[in-house]
Amino acid sequence: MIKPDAVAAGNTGAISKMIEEAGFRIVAMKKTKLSAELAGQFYEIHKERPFYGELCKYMSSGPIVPMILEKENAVEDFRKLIGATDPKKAAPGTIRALFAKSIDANAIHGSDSDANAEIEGNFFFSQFERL
Ligand code: IDP
Ligand code: MG
Repeated sequence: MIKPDAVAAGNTGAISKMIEEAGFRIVAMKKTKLSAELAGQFYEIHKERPFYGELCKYMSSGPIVPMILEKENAVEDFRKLIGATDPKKAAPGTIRALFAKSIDANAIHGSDSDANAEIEGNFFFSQFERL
């Protein structure tokens, strides 16, 4: 998911290009906006963390671009492509090193397991939206 800061900055195209050039196939993609309540549901696993309220506010602050991506070893390879959560610690050339503004407004989300990729894909897309 391309996050609100990156969408607002006009980086949707550049980030999608990096994703495709890294060998991911885009199975589904759209532009949408989360309510604070839906952002809260998406980040439910972080609800005990101190930044949860801010995270929900930020994730509902503007349009996002969720995608379903396909590749061998997709979860691990995508985490490598996006870089560390904190852009100051993200390896050079990663999406967060290039486009993230801060540890919270960090340009992009990537699923952390195959099981969560399934849950998160279903959160955003119906079977009719997948090609
Ligand atoms: P990840 O996105 O790299 O998987 P997580 O630890 O799962 O990182 O955190 C989810 C999101 O919560 C991060 O991408 C970031 O937007 C936000 N976040 C994580 N740690 C902090 C923090 O210390 N302060 C503010 N926001 C944070
Ligand atoms: Mg995470």
